[in-house]
Amino acid sequence: MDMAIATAAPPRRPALPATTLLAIVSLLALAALYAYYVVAIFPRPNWPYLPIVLVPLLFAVIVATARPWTPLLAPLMALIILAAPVRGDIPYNLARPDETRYFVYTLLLLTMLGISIATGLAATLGKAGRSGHARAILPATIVGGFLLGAIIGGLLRPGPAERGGLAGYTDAELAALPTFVMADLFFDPSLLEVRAGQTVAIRFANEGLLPHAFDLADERVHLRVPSGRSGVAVFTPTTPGTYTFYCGVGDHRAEGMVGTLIVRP
Ligand SMILES: [Cu+2]
Repeated sequence: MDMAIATAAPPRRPALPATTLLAIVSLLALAALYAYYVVAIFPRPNWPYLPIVLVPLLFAVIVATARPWTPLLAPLMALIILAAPVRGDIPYNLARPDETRYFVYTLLLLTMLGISIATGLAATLGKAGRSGHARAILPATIVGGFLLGAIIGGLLRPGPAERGGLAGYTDAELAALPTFVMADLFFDPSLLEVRAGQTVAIRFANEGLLPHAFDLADERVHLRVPSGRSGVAVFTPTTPGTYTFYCGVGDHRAEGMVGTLIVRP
C-alpha cells in the first residue's frame, strides 16, 4: 500500500494550447518592450515608471493558469495600451523612420499589439481549448496579428500636425537653443521672458512618459512633443503683457502644467 502511494505519478496538467502559449509570449514581449523603452530608448532611464511592467507580467501569469477566459487578457492588455495617451506617439514615430530606435520600437509594439488581439480572438472563437486545433490555427493567428498591427498603424497614421518637429535644425543649432523641460506634469523652468516683436525659438525636451504640449492661446502656438522627444516652438509675441502658457494634452492644464510668459515692451 505504501509503495503504491509512493510511486503514484502526480496528476499531469494538460499541455497549454498553442494559442494560449502565444498569448503568454505576446504579453511577455509587451512587458519586455515597455521595460526596454523606459530604460534604454528614453534619453535617460526613467526608473519610476518601470514598475508598470508588472501589469503585463501579472497578466501573463494569469493566462498561464489556462482557464477558458484567461487568453482574453492579452487583447485586454493591447486595448489598455491603445487607450493610453502614449497611443498619440505612434503616428509621430511612424512618420520618422530616420529616428531608428523609436521607429523600430513602434513597429515591434504594433506587431505585438496585433498578435495579442489576434490570439484573444482565436481563443474566443473556441478553438484554443483543443491543442490540435490551436496548433493548426497558430500560423493564421500570427499572420493575422501582423496584419492587425499594420491596420492599427494605418488607422493611427500621421496627420499634418504630427509632421515637422525638429526638421531644419542641425544638432549644433538645437544645442544652442534655450531649452525648457516638459515633465509629468510640469514645465521646468515655468517662467519665460521675451521681447515684443522679437521672434523666439525654444526647444522643449519632453522627459516625461506622457506626451506633452506647449500651448499659447493668445499667440496661436501649439507644439506637441511625444514622450522622450524634443520639439522647437517658434513664435513672435506682439503685445506686451503677462500670459499663461500650458500643456493642452488631456487634463494636464488643470493638473497644474502651466507657466508664465512675460512679454516685455
Ligand atoms: Cu502635458
